[in-house]
Amino acid sequence: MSTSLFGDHIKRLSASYDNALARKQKAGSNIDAILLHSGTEQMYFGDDRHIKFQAFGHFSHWLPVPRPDQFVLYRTGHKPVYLQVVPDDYWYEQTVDLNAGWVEQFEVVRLKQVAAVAAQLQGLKCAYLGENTSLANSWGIATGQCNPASLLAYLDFHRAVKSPYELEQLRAASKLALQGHAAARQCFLQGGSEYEIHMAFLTACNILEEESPYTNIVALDEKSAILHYQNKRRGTGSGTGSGSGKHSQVLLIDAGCRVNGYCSDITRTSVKTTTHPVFQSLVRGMDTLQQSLVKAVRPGLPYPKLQALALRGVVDLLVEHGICHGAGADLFEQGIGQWFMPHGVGHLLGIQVHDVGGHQVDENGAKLPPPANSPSLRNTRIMAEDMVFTVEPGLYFIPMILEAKRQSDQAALVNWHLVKELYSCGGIRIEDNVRIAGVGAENLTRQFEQQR
Ligand SMILES: [Mn+2]
Repeated sequence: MSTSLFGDHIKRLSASYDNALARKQKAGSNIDAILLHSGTEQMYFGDDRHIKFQAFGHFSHWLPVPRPDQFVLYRTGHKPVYLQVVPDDYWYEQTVDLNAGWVEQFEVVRLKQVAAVAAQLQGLKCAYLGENTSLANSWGIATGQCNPASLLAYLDFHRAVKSPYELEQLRAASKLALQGHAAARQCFLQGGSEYEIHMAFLTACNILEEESPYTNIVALDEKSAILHYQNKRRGTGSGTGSGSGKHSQVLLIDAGCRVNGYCSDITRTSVKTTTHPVFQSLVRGMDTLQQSLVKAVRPGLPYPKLQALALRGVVDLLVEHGICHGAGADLFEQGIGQWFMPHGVGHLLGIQVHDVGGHQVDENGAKLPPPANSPSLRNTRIMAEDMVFTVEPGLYFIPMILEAKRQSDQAALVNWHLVKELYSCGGIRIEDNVRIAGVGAENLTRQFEQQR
């Protein structure tokens, strides 16, 4: 972590919180402080084991300490205070590294228990941001001051644009994940199972599965048409269909890493020389399409335009490969692209893999829903400098969707014989992480990738 970049990040964040507080006061609120809570550890129902903890995004925006019951107290004109709860506990490691790069940006107050936070709030009129509103209530913070919608809307909206420090973390998260992707591809080419490919990714990144920002999607062959396929077949069976890998023709792996809380979200699709030639050509075509989409991004472009460009590119590839009949423009108008790409072309990325504020039009919380023909699109923002999002067009042969169209009026547009052949190949998704630069895009991912 570059301490000077982090210092600048905290300055920017403080200015943003100053604005947020000033807006609240202008609207008649008497709030003079904001208390951010990382969260409270939860148990599984009927069990005495903890659910894997994830810190609240707005807390992590200040401090990369992914532990329960940590607090940041912010007041205009004061150094932010880190209320660090470190209980006496011989069951778990509780030490927090005070030599970390962030430490000098905070006044650190060490407390032995959560209840001791209350005394730190004396005389303040706090808003509370976090999940445990009953805890906040017990400290005298009224429910109306817990997660005020106007405050969250402001903070969510501005999370989309990253500071140089955040960009550094996002680049590092991409770079790290690419080591895993290279190892995963090698494992696939050598006949690895889904499980083995998954483990190859984790090992190459030197991470535990629980440190991943989301569940790795590691899909061989027809399973790559399941958008969020979650299993990891061990390949104990023989032949295709077992996920054994030996005879597998297609790997789709969607996997990322976290660096100081910031995520990468990267998808690659690999094939073998023995894979159906039409599918091999489609993978190359999708790679070209994906890179042309990255080239199209620029400040001022509404993100839904990128969705339309992706769908248009997909139908052109379908025509070019003889999978659909007709003119690309006509197929696009008829919504045939969505039969093969039933998801959005990307989403905001940052502390959360699907970062907040994707449908927000302004800092007051007004929203622009996704277009009716692409209801899964998670991003409708206007692109602005230093905004970070994914660009991830896909093309899949999903029997559940396509078979339902066989009897439709548009069925003659599809070469069903070829579609049936390609079902066993599953699908394609290619995903990079992209930052809007001054005039175009910075591909946060490919700049670190060896020639594939
Ligand atoms: Mn994604």
